[in-house]
Amino acid sequence: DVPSSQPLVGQDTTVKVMGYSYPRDDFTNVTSKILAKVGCNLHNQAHHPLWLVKERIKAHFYRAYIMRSGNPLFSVHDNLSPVVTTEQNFDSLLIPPDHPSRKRGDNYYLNRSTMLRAHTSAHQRELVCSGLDAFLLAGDVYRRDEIDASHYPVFHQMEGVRLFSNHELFAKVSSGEDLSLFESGGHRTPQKQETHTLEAVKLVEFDLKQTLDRMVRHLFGEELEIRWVECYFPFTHPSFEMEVRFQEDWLEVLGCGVMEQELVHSAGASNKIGWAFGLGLERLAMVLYGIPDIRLFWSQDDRFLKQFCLPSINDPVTFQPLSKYPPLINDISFWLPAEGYTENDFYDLVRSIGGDLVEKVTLVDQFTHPKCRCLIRRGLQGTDKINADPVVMKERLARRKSRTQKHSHCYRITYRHMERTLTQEEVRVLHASIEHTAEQELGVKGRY
Ligand code: FA5
Ligand code: MG
Repeated sequence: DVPSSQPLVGQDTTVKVMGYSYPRDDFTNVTSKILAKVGCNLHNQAHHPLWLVKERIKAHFYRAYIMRSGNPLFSVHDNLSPVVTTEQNFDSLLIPPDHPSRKRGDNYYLNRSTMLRAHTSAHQRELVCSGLDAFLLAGDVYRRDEIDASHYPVFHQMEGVRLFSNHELFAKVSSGEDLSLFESGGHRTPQKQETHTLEAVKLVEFDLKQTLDRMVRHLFGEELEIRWVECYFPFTHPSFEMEVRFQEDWLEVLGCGVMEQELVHSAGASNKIGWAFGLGLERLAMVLYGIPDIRLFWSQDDRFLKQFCLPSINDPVTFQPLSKYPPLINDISFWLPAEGYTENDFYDLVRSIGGDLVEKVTLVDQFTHPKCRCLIRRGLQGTDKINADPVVMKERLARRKSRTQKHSHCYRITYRHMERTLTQEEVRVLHASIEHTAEQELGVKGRY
């Protein structure tokens, strides 16, 4: 397991988030830079591009899906706290205890049982439990990740869920009253879950894809090219991703599928079948407005924000990219500790110190010390060689190699300010601080 490595808020034994204190333990890995983003709620900031995309999606659902009472079918929730239990983020979604998505290296834990949500799906069960049949849910989500133009440790998702009763699903089908949602003794196939009938699943899948297709056409217009790709989530089956054509390539914008019946059942809606989707608001905004870098969403620069101040949310935005200031590039190399090092520890540390001045960090070289190999060879030429059994020798070599071989990593850090030119001196100070802190907190040894 990785050692706790982050520069944290003082020596406190608790983590404070939005007025609550959570006791630290060996799982705590949230950094103060990340905690500073909690509560920003960019998706609720009027005229912010993420707010604008959220409002346009809301408006579309409010208008396109109306109940007989005249009220909108979908309710919208955008103020749920991002602090959730691991039960909400994983267990409630049938994610098994040993699933790789739970890794400490990929999530921000407040402690063993509490974390910053890694997806808005963390709230699916509680909202279904509360009796809702159709809802949208927008919020900030947190993931430890690499750093580049399309990855940031905080981004925003919108979740959608719709449940159907037997009557609702089959109402439009002729002799629909003879059809059922469920069957017993069925099998799980690539098309459906064991308890669902094929006709129910096909209708739910059609409704899901049609709903999402209409939504993206509402945002982007009819010309947008989209495609469906089959995929896997532990909480839906069958599952799909939607990709849209962007800059001559396919970009994944959402994941979705037919909700696992066990989840629907545990939320107290066992007589219903449903679909769910989760989309990335940044991804949609980047395509919609041609925003080239995900860090821009955090910009306070008026030249950026002003461009989205429109009288109506449906007015077109013609985004003018801000002029780019020159980058400064600096490498850092160090020997890794014998164990307990993960790349995400370093990425987090760089973010903690460099903040948004860091545009990109890439692992450019991995290296194993040649001298260590020589030592091994020399060792084997001595007494070990006499009567050498090749199997024993091989084992001994492997054992010694793992003891003596030193590994090093070289990372390239690209520094760039969005709003002015950085000076060499500024970057030198930052870079030195990253070197120093990495030695202190990650147990690495600089090779400068
Ligand atoms: C999920 O998070 C699932 N919870 C989605 C889901 C919901 C599936 C309901 C089924 C039912 P995924 O990790 O693929 O899946 O993220 C969903 C979307 O969030 C992606 O398609 C993408 O648009 C966006 N996204 C994911 N990672 C990032 C990132 N690092 N930066 C920006 N956007 C991201
Ligand atoms: Mg995905």
